[in-house]
Amino acid sequence: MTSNITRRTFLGSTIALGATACFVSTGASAAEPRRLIAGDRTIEVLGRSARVFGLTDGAGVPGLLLAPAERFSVSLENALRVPTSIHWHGQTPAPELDGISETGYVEPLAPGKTRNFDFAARPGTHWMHSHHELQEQSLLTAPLIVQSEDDLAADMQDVVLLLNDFSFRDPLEIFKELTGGAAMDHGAGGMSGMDHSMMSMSGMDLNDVEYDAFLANDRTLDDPQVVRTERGGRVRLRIINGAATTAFWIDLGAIQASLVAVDGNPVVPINGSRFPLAQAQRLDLLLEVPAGSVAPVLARREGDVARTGIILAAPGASIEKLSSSADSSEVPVDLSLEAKLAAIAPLPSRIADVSHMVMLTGSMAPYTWTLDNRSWANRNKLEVKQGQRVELAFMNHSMMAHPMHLHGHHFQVVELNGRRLSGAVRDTILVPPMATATVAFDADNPGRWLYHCHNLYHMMSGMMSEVVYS
Ligand SMILES: [Cu+2]
Repeated sequence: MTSNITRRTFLGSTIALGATACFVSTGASAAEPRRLIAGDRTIEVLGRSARVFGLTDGAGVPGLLLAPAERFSVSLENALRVPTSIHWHGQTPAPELDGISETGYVEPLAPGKTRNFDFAARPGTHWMHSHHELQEQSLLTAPLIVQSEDDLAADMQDVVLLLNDFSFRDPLEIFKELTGGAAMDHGAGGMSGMDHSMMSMSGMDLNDVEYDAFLANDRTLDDPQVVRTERGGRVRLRIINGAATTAFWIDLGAIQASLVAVDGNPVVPINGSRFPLAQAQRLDLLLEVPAGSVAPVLARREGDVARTGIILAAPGASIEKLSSSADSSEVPVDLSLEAKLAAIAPLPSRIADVSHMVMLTGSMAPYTWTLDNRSWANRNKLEVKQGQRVELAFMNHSMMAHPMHLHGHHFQVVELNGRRLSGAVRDTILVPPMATATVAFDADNPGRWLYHCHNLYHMMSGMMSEVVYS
């Protein structure tokens, strides 16, 4: 990367990544991989300090921002006291860099070890997170933004919003409570961590876990991040749902935004002020903050009053405090937006060579989540051949929504509840209770690839399998 491009990128985008973040430098060349450190850090949540994990560069800034055409050339250092594996969510590297092992994701990196990664980066709003045990719940999650030349030419302020759900408790304790394991240790009180299977009017289950807070760039609305606008208030907002189990509605209040990409892939723009966002999904929104005004970007938890967010504020505008609780409970996320989305660059029209049907199965009590009623150990492997057009039909036979993610590929949404469409290209599709969704992809990345529910505890209880090239 020449210093020219570095400077242009640096000035061309204000990336706001968390409380102390300012800029991510873009000075790495192919010969000199960027440092990325998986380590411990301390954040403050509701006035209490919390030890969490993080993915930072050598200067302590969370996340990665790659310049247009820059390769993903990264040296990952494990500064944790435990092994870890980081998934490059939304990227499509070769399988040895993001693939599968017998226990699930790629072989973990031992504490103190470093591993280099180098592949062509896919542009867009992506993220990276641990795929090892329950580390994602401990905030081993960070933005992975790959800018395009068009992004820079648009001369807008880049703002990144990473959402997380947060508990002061050990994630393993949460998992044991969900699965009943903790009842053995704590007598009769083993269900205390659950929302007692919160049910909506329709009888669907929402929100497995009771959290202490919902974070927007590591902060709550008690002490939110305030981003002062530049460039006439024109903002490209990149929202990443990095929460382990929580789906949100993004609520912009009086501001109208234009949705221009999902999961890093451009879509025919859709205007609105409310957008559903399932676990692992991303939204790119273009909006304008009028001079002198303030635009809260709120993320409201489905089926709950809880909310979090950041504040976009024009220079000089005064900030009013917002409560972490809304007046009313938010509705469940749904497919209302998905049904309207159309990819700017759809897959070439073609009949599928192979179609696989996958049933999403399981229940809250007992807490067992599976694919085709099979756990990881007994998984049905989905076979594909290189060059095939593949369709995966997800049929949800449970009363909970499941955000289904496939590694190594992006797919196009081609069917929702029996209706064919030329929908969005993305990497994670929400399948609501009793709904069906079919996605299509071209088998162009030979290897073994995980596909799984992106509710962390669902995945860890068995809702994961693999696509394998034969
Ligand atoms: Cu699930």
